[in-house]
Amino acid sequence: SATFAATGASCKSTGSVPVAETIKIDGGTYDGGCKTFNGTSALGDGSQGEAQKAYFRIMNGATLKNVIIGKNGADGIHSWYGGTLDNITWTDIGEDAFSVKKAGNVTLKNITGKAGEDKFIQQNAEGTITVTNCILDGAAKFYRQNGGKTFKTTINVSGCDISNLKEGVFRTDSPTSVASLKNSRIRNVPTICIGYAAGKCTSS
Ligand code: ADA
Ligand code: CA
Ligand code: CA
Ligand code: CA
Repeated sequence: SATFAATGASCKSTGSVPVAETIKIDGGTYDGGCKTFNGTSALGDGSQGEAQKAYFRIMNGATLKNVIIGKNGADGIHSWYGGTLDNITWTDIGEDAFSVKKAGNVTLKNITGKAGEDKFIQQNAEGTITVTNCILDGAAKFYRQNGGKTFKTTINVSGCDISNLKEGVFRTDSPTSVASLKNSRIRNVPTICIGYAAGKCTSS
């Protein structure tokens, strides 16, 4: 337990926007204005099927802020070559919520995710993920490095409130990957670190 109280994302919905194809943000900032983005069936059905599309793709250091992802989270939000998410809510996480698809560092701040089946954050390429002020309620894992991959990943999480996970917070198959959890509140979570080498995954 910690003294920090995570508040997560803070948008109250200002309206609804349909999303029929991935919105690509190549650099700069996209402000969603706290609208609720609702994926059509063209993105996917929010199941565990792997062929679904993302709502947004942030590219080359772009920032995406003030967005609510509506029911049917499809494949969430993707990062290509780094970027930032700020004030994002996943009301009903789909296949997963956020994925690093191409190498780069990402910052995730002021985020809230609910009702996931498997992963919240999926990392499929190199980089450091920094997460601050987050709430996750319901998933199997907070974070997963892509299964069977052995490149080094880094994830640092602080100021989060993580509850109701079926497996654990961090999972990797890489002997070089590292993870840290600080100043966070964890409830109904079986374990913190899965698959990490000795000393590579810490919780304080
Ligand atoms: C699973 C799947 C990968 C990839 C990943 C993802 O781990 O085995 O191939 O699709 O999910 O990015 O969602
Ligand atoms: Ca997946
Ligand atoms: Ca869900
Ligand atoms: Ca996925």
